[in-house]
Amino acid sequence: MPELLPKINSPEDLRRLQIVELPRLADEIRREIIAVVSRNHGHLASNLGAVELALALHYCFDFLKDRLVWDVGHQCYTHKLLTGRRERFHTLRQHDGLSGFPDRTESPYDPFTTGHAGTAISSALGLACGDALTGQSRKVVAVVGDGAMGAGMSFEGLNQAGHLRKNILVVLNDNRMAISCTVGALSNYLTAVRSAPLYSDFKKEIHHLLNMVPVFGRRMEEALEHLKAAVKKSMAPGQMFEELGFRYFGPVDGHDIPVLIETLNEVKRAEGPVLLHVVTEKGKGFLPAWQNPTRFHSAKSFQVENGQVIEAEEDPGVSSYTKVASMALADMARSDRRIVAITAAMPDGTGLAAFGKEFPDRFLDVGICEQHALGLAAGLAASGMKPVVAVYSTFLQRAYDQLFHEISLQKTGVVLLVDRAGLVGDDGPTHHGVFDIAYLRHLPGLVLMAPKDGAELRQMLRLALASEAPCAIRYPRANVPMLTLSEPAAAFRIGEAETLRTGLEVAIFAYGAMVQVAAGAAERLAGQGIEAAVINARFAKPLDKAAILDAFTTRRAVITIEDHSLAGGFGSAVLELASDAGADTRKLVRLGIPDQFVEHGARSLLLRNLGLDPEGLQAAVMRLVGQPQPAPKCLATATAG
Ligand SMILES: Cc1ncc(C[n+]2csc(CCOP(=O)(O)OP(=O)(O)O)c2C)c(N)n1
Repeated sequence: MPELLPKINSPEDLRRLQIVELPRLADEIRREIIAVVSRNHGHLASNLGAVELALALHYCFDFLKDRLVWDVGHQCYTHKLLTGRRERFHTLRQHDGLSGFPDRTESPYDPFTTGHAGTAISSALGLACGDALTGQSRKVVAVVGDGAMGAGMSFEGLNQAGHLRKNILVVLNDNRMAISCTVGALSNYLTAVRSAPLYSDFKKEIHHLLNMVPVFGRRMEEALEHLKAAVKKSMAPGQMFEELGFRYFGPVDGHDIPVLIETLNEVKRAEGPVLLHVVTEKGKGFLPAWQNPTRFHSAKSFQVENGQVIEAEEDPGVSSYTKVASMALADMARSDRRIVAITAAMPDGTGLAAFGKEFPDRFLDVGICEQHALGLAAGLAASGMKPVVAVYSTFLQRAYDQLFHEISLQKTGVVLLVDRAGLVGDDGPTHHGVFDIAYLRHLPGLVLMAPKDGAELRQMLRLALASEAPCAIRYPRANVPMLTLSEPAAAFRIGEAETLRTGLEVAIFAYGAMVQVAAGAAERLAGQGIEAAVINARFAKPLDKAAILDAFTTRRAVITIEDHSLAGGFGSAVLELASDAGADTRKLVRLGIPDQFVEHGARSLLLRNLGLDPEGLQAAVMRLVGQPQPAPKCLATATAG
């Protein structure tokens, strides 16, 4: 039974404990994290690796006054347990429960709501600059993983912090891993740095040498030579950071609480930018996660006793969109040597890991550098290759300028596999991919498509690879529907929609994963005597103009449905087209995500709350044709005109 953790309701309670008690508390925290994540899913390995670091930070600082910014924030569970959220910790990542990331609406200890990598140094520097301007005296700490340190934004932050010389402490939490192994030259550099003597050992050595130093004579010279060598050896590791204007401390064992506390208390006194290099192990304290940190980076339900993942009844016929896309890409790469696959630190999440094994020379993991991924892809395309970048919708946001400058403007034939498009579920608002249509649609020359099922996804990939134009294919974090709704082999042209069901009263234009929803709703509506046509739009750009205008002419109402923000989305595109063509836009009802951030929770639940499920769509149509129905929990309709 935990003894210490139940008594911790705030960091003050933590600071009342003796340092010798903290390893025990770390143990109890680990057990709590493992128990909750085993049920609720979550970022297990990163959190287990950061327990001592979080404890030591809260022991040495008062983050009600001082500021603590976790990069990404996926490693913040200990921080949550220590900052008054222990009793709600069992609700982690559940709808209406605690977020899996720092959340500024949840606690004054969370200065930012985060989830994207590489942001902490900039935010922390901004806080420090603000403090300097407002005359506040407090410490600002950014904790950044070695993966996130490789992000362009981290470098930009370091670059300016070293120049401005404001008081910030950057804690580099180096566990050699991002989700997979960290890649790149920085990673190689850190490997070399880690092999230097630990900072604490080095300090002992200096102490010892100083005690040996006689007042004069040959032995003093020898001792001083030793001292110089030791200093050189210890300083060399952080040389890169020193050159950038930081004082470097480390490497420090990130699981040794007394050493962490001693070092933090020391660096706390330092003026100017400081980088403390802490070496940790991902998955520490739970063998299955320690042995396989990639698998347990974002863990599904598992058995606490042995880490065995508890999958929902595996159905051999079911596959995710991600899997279909990555397998199709590998298939096509076997016969087309121009295909190069690119990921930004997500080989597993995007399903490209297998591609990398089969075609190591045509696979590039660029690290957490989405902007660079697109620039690189543009270069490859310009040299005659067919680059395919598989990237989550939410992370592609970071590369908007490259979409414009490197891809759209140059007309480079890059293919984007926009994974996790739509509501992603438990990860919440920082990860929902609900803006991609909007930020891609206005870029000239881009082709945007979304498949209704696995077979169509394959065809779209083929179409994209054959096209000269840059193409983006969006698909959700979901399994492909078990049944295809039409003959899979039927080829189609860019911009060609597909009528799946005819119906004379209303026409539903559904985009991507919403086609299944529309088909389900039409079935229900038919039971109520309402004939709704279902059109699989396939393309948000170019739109099937003829099909859309025909619907406006011949139906009482036209409905669009998408798993995306209403502003700038597929429905907006239809509205613009109809308006430009002089159609009666009062007939149009757009269903999608309203102008708000959607919280975390199961994808199916979130869709239901937004009325983006068959029942919700059915009710929306019923309201339109004059049979009133209750509005969805979170009204997601917008009538144009
Ligand atoms: C911009 C962006 N790209 C990708 C991700 C997905 N992602 C979440 S955590 C992570 C790895 C972070 O590695 P590191 O900073 O070393 O932290 P660790 O998990 O090793 O503790 C990645 C790639 C993200 N959150 N943000």
